[in-house]
Amino acid sequence: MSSKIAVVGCTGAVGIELVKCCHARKSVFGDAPPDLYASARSAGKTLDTPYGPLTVVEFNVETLKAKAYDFIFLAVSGGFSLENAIPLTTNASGTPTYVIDNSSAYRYHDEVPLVVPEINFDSIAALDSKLIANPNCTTAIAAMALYPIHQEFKLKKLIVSTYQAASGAGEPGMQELLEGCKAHVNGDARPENKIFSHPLPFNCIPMIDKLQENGYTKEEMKVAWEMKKIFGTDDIKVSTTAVRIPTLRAHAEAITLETEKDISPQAVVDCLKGKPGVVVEDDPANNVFPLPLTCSGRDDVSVGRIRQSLIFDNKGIDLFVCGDQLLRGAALNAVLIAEAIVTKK
Ligand code: 2RA
Repeated sequence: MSSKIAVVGCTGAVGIELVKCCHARKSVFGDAPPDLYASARSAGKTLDTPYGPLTVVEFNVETLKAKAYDFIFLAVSGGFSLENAIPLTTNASGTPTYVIDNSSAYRYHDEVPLVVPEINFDSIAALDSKLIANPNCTTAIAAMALYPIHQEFKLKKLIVSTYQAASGAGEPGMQELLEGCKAHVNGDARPENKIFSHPLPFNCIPMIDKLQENGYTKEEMKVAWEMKKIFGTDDIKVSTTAVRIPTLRAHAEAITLETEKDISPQAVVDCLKGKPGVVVEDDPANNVFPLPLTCSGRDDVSVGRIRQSLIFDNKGIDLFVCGDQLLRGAALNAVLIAEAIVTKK
């Protein structure tokens, strides 16, 4: 049986990847393409998709409720989600509609599961919720590598430094980086910046999202808040510095971790071996390690540069993680949630 799927916010970078991820899982969802919704500005446009050309329809909550979708993916602003996500979980036929929201609107609501399917899929049933929050990209990518380590060695502390791609600011962010790079090589040392707070080409910007009262940014606090909710523990201390760098679509993160039990680089390699969604690429002598370039367009999160911590000794590890921001950090994670709902029903 095929699933009825809608993608709301289909013209953005995440929306486009959502459609591609659904197509890549036609064996799970069936051959029918998702219905595509966006604002009035994009309605009537035709998008080239792996299903062929598809026309964008203007979003209207009643239209979607009447269609009784199995899954609605939201790749929209937090304000839009706050207004529409809950109404969309009920439909005219009375069948369940799962709404999977990529915004941060409901991530910290106790009654809404925040899900990385390989880690806490069971929280959906436990909370009996049709609204499911997709984590922030930085958290989702790190969580894939860290959860198996947490299960085996119990994490106590994480120090995370991020190297975040322009795609975190959507298609306009990627365009600003590309155009700015062209302007820069043509002699403009300070190309125009509208999306980012400073020009991104040949630069890095140590501030992503709004400043919080404690001096951290919201992007940095999201890693702490979300990791705890996904892992189901308040016992892990997380401190993050989030930095935007001039890469296009894969986030990288240098992580120092402290564990309760003894840990070694080989034990981490053994622990991550065969875990779904994670690959170890760690042969630094031959220049093999995770790179934004090689991780772009790939489903798996890559882990490398695994070494014993010089601070936490035999209870600590330093490692480097990299993952496609638009895939594992957004669209793929959302579609894998839907896939798990279909296959585990
Ligand atoms: C960023 N975390 O990279 C955001 C996107 N979700 O800006």
